[in-house]
Formats: sequence, structure tokens, C-alpha cells
Amino acid sequence: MNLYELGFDKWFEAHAAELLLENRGIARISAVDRGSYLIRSETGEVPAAPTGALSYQIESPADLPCVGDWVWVQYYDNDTAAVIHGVFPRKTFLRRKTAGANVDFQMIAANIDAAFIVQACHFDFNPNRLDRYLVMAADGGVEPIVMLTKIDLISQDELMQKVAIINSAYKGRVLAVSSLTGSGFDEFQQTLCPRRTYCLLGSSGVGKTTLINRLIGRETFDTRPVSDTGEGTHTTSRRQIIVLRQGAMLIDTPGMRELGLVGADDGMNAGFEDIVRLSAKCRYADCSHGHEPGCAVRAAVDRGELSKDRHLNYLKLRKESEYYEMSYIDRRKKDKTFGRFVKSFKKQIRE
Ligand SMILES: Nc1nc2c(ncn2[C@@H]2O[C@H](COP(=O)(O)OP(=O)(O)OP(=O)(O)O)[C@@H](O)[C@H]2O)c(=O)[nH]1
Ligand SMILES: [Mg+2]
Ligand SMILES: [Zn+2]
Repeated sequence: MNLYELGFDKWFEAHAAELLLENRGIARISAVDRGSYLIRSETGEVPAAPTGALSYQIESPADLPCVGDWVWVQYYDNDTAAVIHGVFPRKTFLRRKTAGANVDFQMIAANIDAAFIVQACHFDFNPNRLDRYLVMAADGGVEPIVMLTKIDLISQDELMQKVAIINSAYKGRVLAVSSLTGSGFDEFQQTLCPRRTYCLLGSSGVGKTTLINRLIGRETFDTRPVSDTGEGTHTTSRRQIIVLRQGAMLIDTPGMRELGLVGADDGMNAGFEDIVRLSAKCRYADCSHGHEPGCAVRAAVDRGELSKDRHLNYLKLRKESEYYEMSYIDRRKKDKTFGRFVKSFKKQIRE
């Protein structure tokens, strides 16, 4: 497959020119499995690993190559393996917050044209969770398409009710499918365009992999029944690009139990113990350490006890967490239309 069939376009071309790269050394990350990579280019699909220098330069795990990334590489051993020298800027991305001491992100996939946000009709249907996935898509500039699966398990009336609930907050398209009966698959197929990359997002057990198997027409990838409680078992562990016959690319992802969107407070405080300690002396209990009078954090900066950079960094990260905390619906109320919201947020990312 040539690079353009794999999704390379003018946008990446411009960056290749900036980086002074020839097409020969450009490839796309086609699979990631616990730190091992496969890359794909005109040369075919081969294993690859980041160079020591690249691993060393990385400031956050989010900077490591992820599935869908464009990278520049050097082949060796007669083009049967490669080292990854660098990662192209990401046109779009899907990421989530990692739990832990520092506020950080984990990349789920990069350079995605649209994400199917998958929920199963019977056990998994949850507007709040849907909301969080919509925020995640908007965050990375990815177009969301809501998808209800397993519609063979509910009546037409129940389905209409669920679609109405979704549409009360989200005006985009809702696909309703059954991998068992094939219902809704014509529309699903028509949504998939050649040279475009799609990602399936959703809880474990909602039927993401089954969707792909049905599209391919055979049981290529493992699926597993869900337990009676509706809890999935995390059958899919690797993230990989599956190229469909008509030329569209689809990325299956392991189900996410929770989105990893750490609460603004928990996530923030863990990385800024010094600021938390100082804030005990702020005049107001809910002081944001911005412009409030009597702020002990700002006072410490003025006295030179806390670096200005650290304070600014804190304010910046808090703004980011708050963005995540605000629900999609709240934000929709603020903006007149979803389109405007996405546009303004995309602009914000670029700035
Ligand atoms: N009744 C019904 N069952 C389905 C449908 N689609 C999938 N299933 C079943 O749901 C179970 C889970 O499907 P998977 O495709 O493994 O789910 P997944 O989303 O890939 O799960 P993870 O890989 O763990 O994230 C399997 O037993 C499937 O047979 C459907 O349309 N109708
Ligand atoms: Mg799966
Ligand atoms: Zn303060």
C-alpha cells in the first residue's frame, strides 16, 4: 500500500517537507501491543522500535508513538525491521488522562478522521458516559459518530426512546446496528470512506470487535461473551489498524472500564503538594490562586519561595482539568451550536 492509501495527505506532506524527509523513510504505526510496534508503508508491515535518542527526548508518555501516528524510520536487515527516529505532529488524536501522581495523558490513537462511540443497547447504555467520550473526541479534534450496538436485544420502541435520549443533547448522527442480524450495516458501510481512519471507542463487551469481524466477513479477531452482570472481560488487548477491502481503516481498541478522567481536584493535587500546602493559608477556601485577594500561593511567588513557572503551570493544568470536568451538555448550553464549540475548541488547541 502506498502512503496515501494509508491516509498520508497534504497536511503531513507539508510537515515532511519541513522535516526534510523523503517518502522512503515515512511509515505509519499500524499496531501497538504493550510497547511493541508494527509499522506500515510501501515496504509492507514490519516490527519497529523507537531509537534510544527518541525515548530519551520524550517528556511524557503521550509523546511516544501510538497507533495511527506517522513516523520517520530507518529500515535495516533488508527492510524486515526498522527503528523509529521521530513522530510527526498529530493532526487529531484521542487521549485520556492517566491515573497516578502526575497529570498526564495516555494516547489512544492518532490521526483519526472519525470515532465511533459505541454503546450496547441493553447493559451499557449510559448518556453520561457518552458525554465523556464526546468530550474526548472534541478535545482531539475528532468527529464523533454515536453507535448503538446489539439492537437485536431490544424492541424498536425501546430503540427509538434511546435514540431520542441521545439526540436531546447530541444532534449528530446515531447509527444503530446488530452484528447478529446485520441490521444497520449498510449505513455503517456507507459511513466508511477509503483512505480515512476510524476508531472504535467504548466499554469492554459492547461488541466492537464483533463489528469488525462482521465487516470483514469472518471471525478474524477474538471476541468473548459478556458476563451476566454485563461486565466485559477485556478481550482485545492490542490497538491496531485494520484495513478494510474498500480501503477504509478501522482501529479496534480495548474496552475502557472508565475514561480515566481524573477529577480536577484529585488529579491536580497529586502533582502539586507544595501548592496544596500553601493553599491552606489562602483567605478563601475555594481560592483558585489566580486573582483572589489574600492568596497565599501568589504571596509565596512574590516572596520568591515558589517559582513563577510552577505557578503558571499549575494554573494552565487546572484549566485543562476543569475543561474535562465540565460536561458536554453544559458546554453545549454555553455555545449556541455544537459546530461552533468544536471550532472554537480546535482553535484553542492550536493557540
Ligand atoms: N446479541 C448480540 N450480541 C452481540 C452483538 N455484537 C456482539 N455481541 C456479543 O457481545 C460479546 C462481546 O463482543 P466483543 O466484540 O468481544 O466486545 P468488545 O467491545 O470487542 O470487547 P473488548 O475487546 O473487551 O473491549 C460477544 O459475545 C459477542 O458475540 C450483537 O449485535 N448482538
Ligand atoms: Mg474487542
Ligand atoms: Zn490562593
